[in-house]
Amino acid sequence: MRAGYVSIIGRPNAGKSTLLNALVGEKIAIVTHKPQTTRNRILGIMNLRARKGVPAAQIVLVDTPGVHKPDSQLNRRMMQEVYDALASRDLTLLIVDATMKFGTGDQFTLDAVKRAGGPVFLLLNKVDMIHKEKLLPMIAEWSQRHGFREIIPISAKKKEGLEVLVGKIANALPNGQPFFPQDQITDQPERFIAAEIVREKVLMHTAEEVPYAAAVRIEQWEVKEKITRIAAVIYIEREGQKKIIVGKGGEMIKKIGTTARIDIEKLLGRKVFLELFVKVQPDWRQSRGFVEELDWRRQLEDLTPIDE
Ligand SMILES: Nc1nc2c(ncn2[C@@H]2O[C@H](COP(=O)(O)OP(=O)(O)O)[C@@H](O)[C@H]2O)c(=O)[nH]1
Ligand SMILES: [Mg+2]
Repeated sequence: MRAGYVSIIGRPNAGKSTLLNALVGEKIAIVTHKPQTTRNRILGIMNLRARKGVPAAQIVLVDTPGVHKPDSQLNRRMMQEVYDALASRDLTLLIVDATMKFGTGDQFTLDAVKRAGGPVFLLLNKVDMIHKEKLLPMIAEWSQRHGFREIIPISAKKKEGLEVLVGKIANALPNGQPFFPQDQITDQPERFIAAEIVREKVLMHTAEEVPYAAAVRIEQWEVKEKITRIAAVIYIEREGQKKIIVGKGGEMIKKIGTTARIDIEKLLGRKVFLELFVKVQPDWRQSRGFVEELDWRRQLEDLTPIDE
C-alpha cells in the first residue's frame, strides 16, 4: 500500500482547483475564471484499488492558492498556505496553463518549487485549447528548466490524461498506511464548503474589486428534520460594495442566495434554507486578526456548539 501527500502548485488560474475536483470526483474546491479564487489549502483524498501497474494507494491532494506577489495580509496568508503545502509533501504537481507564454511569474513559481526540493511532475494543462503540434516543443522547452520526474499533458476540465497521471502519482508515493478513513474525501467541514459556495457565487455575479473584497462566514447551521437552516454573512470592505452585492431592490443578493442554495443542497443531499447578510468590515484584507479569524481551522477551535 502506498500513501502520501501531493501538493498542487501553480500560478493563479492554471486549473489547480479544477484538477482537484476532477480527481476526487466531487466539487470540494470552488472554481471561477477569476484569479485568486482559492484562499486556503484544500485537501482532497483519493483511494485507489490496485490495478495493472498501479499499486493500491491513498493520495492526499493539496490544492493551494495561486503563486503571486503578496500585497495585503490576506495575500501574505495565501502565500503562507502555498509554502506550507510545499514544505510537507511527498510529491509536487506543478501545473501550468499551456495556452500561456512562460513569464516571470512562472519563473518565480518554478524557483519556489525547486527550492522546496523533492520529486516534481510538470502538468501542461488546458491542452484541449492548443494545437497538438505545439506540445512536443513545449515539453522540450520545459525539460530544459528543471529535471522533472514526469511531464504530462492534461485537460483538467475535459478529464484528459488523468488516468495516466493518477497511475504515475501512485507509483511515486512511499509505502505507508492511509492517513484518512476510506469514506472521507476532504478535511474541510461541510459548513466551510458551504461558505465557499456562497463566495463562489459572489465571484461569479460581481465584477472589479467586489469579488476580491468579499469573505463569507457561516454564522448559524441548524439541522432540522426536513431542512438545514444556514445563515451566512458576506463581509465586504466598503458601503459602496455592499450596495452592489445587495443590488437594486435586493436582486443581486437574491441571485447569489438562490444559486448558492442549489449547490449547497447538492453538497448536503438535503433541502436548505439559506439566509444571507451583508456586513461592512473596513479594509479587512489588511487586518491580520480578521484574516486569521476567517481560517476554518481557527474557526473550529472556537466554534459554538452546532448541530453537524
Ligand atoms: N479549457 C480549459 N479550461 C480549464 C482547464 N482547467 C481549468 N480551466 C479553466 O480555468 C479557469 C481557472 O480554473 P481554476 O481551477 O479555478 O484555477 P486555479 O486558480 O489554478 O485553481 C476556470 O475558468 C476553469 O474552468 C482545462 O483543462 N481546459
Ligand atoms: Mg483554485
